[in-house]
Amino acid sequence: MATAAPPSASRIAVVTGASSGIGAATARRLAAAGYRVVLTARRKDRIEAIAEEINAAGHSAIAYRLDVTDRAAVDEFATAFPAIGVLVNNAGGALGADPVATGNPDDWRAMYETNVLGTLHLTQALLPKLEASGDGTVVIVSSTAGLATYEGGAGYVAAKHGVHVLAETLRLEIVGKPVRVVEIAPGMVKTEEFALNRFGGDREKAAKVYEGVPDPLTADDVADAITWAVTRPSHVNVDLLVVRPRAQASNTKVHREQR
Ligand code: 8X3
Repeated sequence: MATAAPPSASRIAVVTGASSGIGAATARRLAAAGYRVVLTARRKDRIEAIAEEINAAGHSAIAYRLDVTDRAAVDEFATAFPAIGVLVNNAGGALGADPVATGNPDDWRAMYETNVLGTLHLTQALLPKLEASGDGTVVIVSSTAGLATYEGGAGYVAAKHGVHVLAETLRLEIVGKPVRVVEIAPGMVKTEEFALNRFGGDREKAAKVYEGVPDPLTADDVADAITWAVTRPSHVNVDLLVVRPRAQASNTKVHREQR
């Protein structure tokens, strides 16, 4: 990728986990809002296809293959930019829904790596670039799992609490700098991959998560919320936005209709 030198650095938006779901939808929305979007994910073919689609629609996007857990790769990625305006830390996800008593430590470790350390890597590497833009925004896509627990969720809940703490602490530490820290905490979002990945590709188990729920959120609903927060005037910091479907009152209270 050539060194980016756009008219305004604050109009560059980096989105991680942009190959599907909330990340892909956010890339599309931010591009439509006038940002030059850099889509990153491990699956290069997917982000290239989405970038192509965005460009074909008359907006601006490029794809950059990146594994957020690979710190050296993240640092190299950061050198491509003198400054950027928006970083959307979206990469992450859940593995397993086992009780604490039988949960797989490897799943817990992997979730910490992607959700927490992935966010840490990108944020550390790009913070100077966000500051250099004179008007930066770090978006952290956490989860309602970062705010309260539920049975079978501990590994993911612990990782998302880590992400939430990162957001809260960073906001305290950089106050006074021209960088906002925005946390978006989605509840039940039906995407093509979240539940499927969680249950190791088991379609039946994945479908059960949304069974009977009238209208779970879509990836685009969350992308809309992210884009709204990012496009507020610079002095307005949306600290934490919890977004759930109407049918979900809490992590454990979900309205399901009989079919
Ligand atoms: C997704 C929400 O309820 O699956 O981050 O933990 S939940």
